[in-house]
Amino acid sequence: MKKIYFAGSIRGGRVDAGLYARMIDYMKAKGHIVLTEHVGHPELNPLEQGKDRDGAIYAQDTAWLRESELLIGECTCPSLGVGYELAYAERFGKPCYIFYNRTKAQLSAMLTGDPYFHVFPYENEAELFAMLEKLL
Ligand code: 6K6
Repeated sequence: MKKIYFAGSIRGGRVDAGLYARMIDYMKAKGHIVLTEHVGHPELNPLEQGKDRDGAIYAQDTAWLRESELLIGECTCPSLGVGYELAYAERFGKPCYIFYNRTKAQLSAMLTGDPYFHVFPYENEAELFAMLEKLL
């Protein structure tokens, strides 16, 4: 049983929200704790704003990052927040596993070029879940 920080795009775009939900369900079914389940919620409103609210989100998410044992990021949809979280997790020595659909996106060289990150390009969901199964 591991404490997982799942990272996926919110204000970067919600096109892959359904995939995030399926990945989170899969990790939970395997007996892991996903600290950031809300990332997969379909009704999450990414446009909700407010400096106080954003401050609380930042404080909570960085606390969860420090508490987590590993980070799993789905990075097909580019997100500044996820990029920040990856750098933060690296700084705290958390293992980081990055998934992206290589038929839909090109990952930033700042991720593929950093030997700290474990990067898993996939072509379809079956391949993604097979890699996730090996990992967990
Ligand atoms: C309300 C209900 C659920 O979520 C909200 C408000 N927004 C956020 N809540 C929690 N974490 C967030 C929120 N917005 C961004 N994040 C964190 O940044 C998540 O952990 C994501 O992995 C990442 C997404 O960053 P952007 O730049 O795509 O928003």
